[in-house]
Amino acid sequence: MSAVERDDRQSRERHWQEARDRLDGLPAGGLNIAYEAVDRHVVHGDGDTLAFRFLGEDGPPEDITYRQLSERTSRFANLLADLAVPAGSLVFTLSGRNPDLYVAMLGALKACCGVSPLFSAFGPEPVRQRMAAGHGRVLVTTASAYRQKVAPVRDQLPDLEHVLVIGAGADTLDAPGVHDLAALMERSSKDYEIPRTDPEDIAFVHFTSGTTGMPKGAVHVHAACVAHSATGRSVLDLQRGDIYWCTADPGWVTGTSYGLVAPLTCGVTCIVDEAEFDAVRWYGILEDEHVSVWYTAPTALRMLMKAGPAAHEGSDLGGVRHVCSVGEPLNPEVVLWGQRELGLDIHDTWWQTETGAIMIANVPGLQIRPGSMGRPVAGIEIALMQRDAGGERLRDAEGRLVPVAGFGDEGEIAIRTPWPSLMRAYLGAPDRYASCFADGWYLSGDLARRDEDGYVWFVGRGDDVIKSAGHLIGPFEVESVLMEHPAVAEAGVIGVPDPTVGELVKAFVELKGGFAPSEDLRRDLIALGRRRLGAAVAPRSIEFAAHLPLTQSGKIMRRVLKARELGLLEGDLSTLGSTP
Ligand code: 6R9
Repeated sequence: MSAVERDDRQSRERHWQEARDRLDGLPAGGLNIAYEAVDRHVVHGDGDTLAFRFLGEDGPPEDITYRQLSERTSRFANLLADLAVPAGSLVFTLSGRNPDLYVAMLGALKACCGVSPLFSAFGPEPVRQRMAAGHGRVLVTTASAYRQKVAPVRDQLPDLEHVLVIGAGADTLDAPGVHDLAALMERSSKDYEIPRTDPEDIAFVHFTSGTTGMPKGAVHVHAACVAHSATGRSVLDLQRGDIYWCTADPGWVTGTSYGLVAPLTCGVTCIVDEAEFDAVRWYGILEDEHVSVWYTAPTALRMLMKAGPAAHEGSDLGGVRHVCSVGEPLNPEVVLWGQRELGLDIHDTWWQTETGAIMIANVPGLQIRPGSMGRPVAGIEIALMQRDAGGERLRDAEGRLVPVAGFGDEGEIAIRTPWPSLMRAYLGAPDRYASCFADGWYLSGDLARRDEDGYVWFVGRGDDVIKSAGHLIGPFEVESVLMEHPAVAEAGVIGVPDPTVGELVKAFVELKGGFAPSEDLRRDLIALGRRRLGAAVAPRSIEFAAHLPLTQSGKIMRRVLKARELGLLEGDLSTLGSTP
């Protein structure tokens, strides 16, 4: 290691140590996210500050102070103890955005259980798949989600002992281990002392999709909150007194890392909207709730753009101080629209489930270059690694990764390890985990370029994973469900470009002998997708093909399907991809 490299490493270590020193640590020793996010503020005399304001679909908002949040999360932690759920167990959540969901997540962290949030728009199959892979013991959900998504697959979830049901009607669910959450909370004590928590203890498992196989459970630990609080300050510019709105759902990593952990560790007030997107409603929230910091996504911004100026006519967005975006490429048009129409600079940020926290960003004060994701944040070093013509990582004679030669060259984003929020494992998949690292770098799979001033420009993903409305979708998961249909011989799933949501899920289907393409069959397949996978993951369109292009080893060549879709290739699909 050169002297410069050693200095750089020391300065990164110092940065993270300073960020850690700004947190309190547990009275009992160690570091626990729920203590840093909640109880600490009560200890420091800020118990009356609002932690959350929940905006229901209708009716008055529900406000929760840090003190009330501390008590409610303690009740939840005690409730887990009463049910004899041991530390280290995984608690899954499956619910829309409501107070009980956030209380359960933080309460489980207090009890040193891991939390795995599931997206409420998942169907029974993604839910079953993830809960089985995580050996979930506890599930916090609503009565309707239980009935529709869990009851049908409950017999395939042998580890699931307790189902804690949010909202009225739990008693109408007659199934083993089903409890009425409100009744248990009522009986449980509001006093709880968080036990000593090792910073390396499991805190969250976020399932994320890859190109092949089923989703991977990225394991995150309590130490991650060092990076969340630091980037909450340095990137989101969160300061005391801020009213902050993160529009992401906690079923995805942004909604927990930056919808829960980062803002609460910074002691600000979080707005949570329980309703779905509506342009007029959103402008109303920004103005009426006096939102000062807003973290949202390109799809939402493009939907606001599409709604036109009438949707914000008369709104005063002057209270909004800082706006950030994440999850998919933020096209320059959106940045320019924000400046022109809203008078706001939109600051793009880049990170992944695996990195746990923001890695590249347009931090406050950095001159925005529309279309660029910004520069690596403090404490983070990146490099761009070359790939060969076949898309494989290039190695030198000693087998080491090769950084790109010059500015403007395309390469895979690699991040120097370690940093506090880096995932610590993929659940039960050590080989897949190991394959994300080489030579002291984490390899992201994303391709980018860098200019002379260190700004990073996103080029694309290096794999077949689909990003639709900011949500990652694994093509294999979708293909597997389509293959369940008796008429389907092969299925290949890709993302087709869409001006609003980035990509739409499209399936190419080859039928078995004796079946012919028809409108009825197409509808049947779409319905199967929606029923089993849920609206967030199901294919939007189906194209029948006589033969799908396969590699010699029998794998679907999704790239060929994509090239065909984009008009880059013409002709019969069966002859396009087949290798001789
Ligand atoms: C936080 C989150 C990660 C993938 C990532 C990349 C894409 C995220 C982006 C972006 C272009 C940005 N992505 N931020 N692409 N510009 N600013 O989204 O995590 O769901 O794991 O997705 O999202 O492809 O690799 P996750």
